[in-house]
Amino acid sequence: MTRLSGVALALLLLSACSEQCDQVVSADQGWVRKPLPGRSMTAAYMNLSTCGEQIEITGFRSPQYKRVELHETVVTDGVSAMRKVPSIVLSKTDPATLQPGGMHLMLMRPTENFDQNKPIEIVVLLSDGREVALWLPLARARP
Ligand SMILES: [Cu+2]
Repeated sequence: MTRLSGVALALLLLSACSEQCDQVVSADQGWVRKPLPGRSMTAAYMNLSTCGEQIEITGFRSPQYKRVELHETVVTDGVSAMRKVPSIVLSKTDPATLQPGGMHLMLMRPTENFDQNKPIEIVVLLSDGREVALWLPLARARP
């Protein structure tokens, strides 16, 4: 009986822990811009945060796109250009914002799984090998 309640207590502690921080990476206000007719390349935007230890995001992939790249838009002498961003470090107090005109995910070359009426799955790749799947709705403009 004592042992059993020990197990029950351990389970309770575990679930209390996971309630505080159930997702190592969360995305809110995420969306993918519906590609214009005849176009396939598009961008995804979201606020990324973590509730746990500091983490490093080293890449992204999607079953619906062959290539997913993290970019940022930089304006130099009035000319806007995009460059690749190798990684993002997130901590509890330091989230990241991916938004039009700033950092964004570039989604290139849709696969046969792409369906413009279904959410897009984005898999976040962490430096420690963990992966977190997020689902973002397709929209013509910021929802
Ligand atoms: Cu881009």
